[in-house]
Amino acid sequence: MRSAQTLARSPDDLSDLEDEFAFSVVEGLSKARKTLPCRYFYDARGSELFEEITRLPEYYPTRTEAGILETHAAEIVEGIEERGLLVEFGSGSSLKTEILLDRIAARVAYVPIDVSDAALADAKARLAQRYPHLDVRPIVADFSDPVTLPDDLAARRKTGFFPGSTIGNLPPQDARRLLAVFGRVLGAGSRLIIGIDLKKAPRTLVRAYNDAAGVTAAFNLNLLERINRELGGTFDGGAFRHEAIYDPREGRIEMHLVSEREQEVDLCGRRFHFRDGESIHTENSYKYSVEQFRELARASGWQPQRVWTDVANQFSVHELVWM
Ligand code: SAH
Ligand code: AVI
Repeated sequence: MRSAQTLARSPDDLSDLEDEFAFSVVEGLSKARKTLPCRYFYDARGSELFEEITRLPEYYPTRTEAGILETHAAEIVEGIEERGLLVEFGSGSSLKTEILLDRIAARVAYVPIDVSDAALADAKARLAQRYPHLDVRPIVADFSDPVTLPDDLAARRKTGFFPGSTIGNLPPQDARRLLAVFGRVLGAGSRLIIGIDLKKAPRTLVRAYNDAAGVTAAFNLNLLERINRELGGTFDGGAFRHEAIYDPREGRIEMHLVSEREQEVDLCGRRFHFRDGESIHTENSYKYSVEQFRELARASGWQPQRVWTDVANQFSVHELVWM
């Protein structure tokens, strides 16, 4: 009898791939239209590149949302009581959180949740300097799974914080499910403060995802480098180019990595063929109108309350309540 290793593996047999990253990469590259999940952008290098993106002149969302939070901070935090709990999903550097923490650090504990352990460690160190008495309890986790909050904090009244329009990286059906998961994690009576990028001129959107300095291109291509580093892949980063397009029908920016020639790439004991011009779809970033997002929130079980926007109507911050 032949051993399992020597048996020819059918292309859709992924049973040897125990590692989640390896599984997702092989699964995505095995599809007729190749994809890679965008949550894997954020290794240590990817998180650094994302921080650089947030400072680019073309990438308006971060500074616009920060401006909205600054302008309306007093109203936003007014429902946060003594001994409250601030739970942030996809917290990254937790920089925007400081706008809220400057007003509430003395009365809350803070639970930042992110897949990037590097980003969480940096944020925790910085917050310890800035707010020496704040109780910060980072959780490294995928926020799509219901997280278990620390036992000693679980009974507190919770405010969820989900800035950055990160929810826009999910298709609306998954976004709806994710909001319902957050509702169950946070519990009855909790609020969610969530940032959503708004629909606008396609030219502005495309520029935000295809900046002149090439930082977004480097962020996208880092995914191939991560595959090489962690999964022993043989991607030639120089043979793929970054592309960002706006699909008005879907209301989303799509990011792709386009093969610049016919080529083959090996990883995890498999060989993947790329045609000249074939793309790997790496990210969607859905844009909403204020009303579209309120409808999505309602469909997931949240009750929309106040909405704050900037004067140019580029970005929105929504207050939702879970009954
Ligand atoms: N909230 C920050 C960072 C946004 S970038 C801001 O507004 O600027 C998106 C963040 O979400 C990254 O830090 C990334 O690591 C994290 N992230 C993406 N998908 C995730 C997932 N499925 N689970 C947990 N964190 C995730
Ligand atoms: C985190 N997320 C909301 C960003 C976005 O705008 O969709 C990720 C990003 N991708 C390219 N630039 C920024």
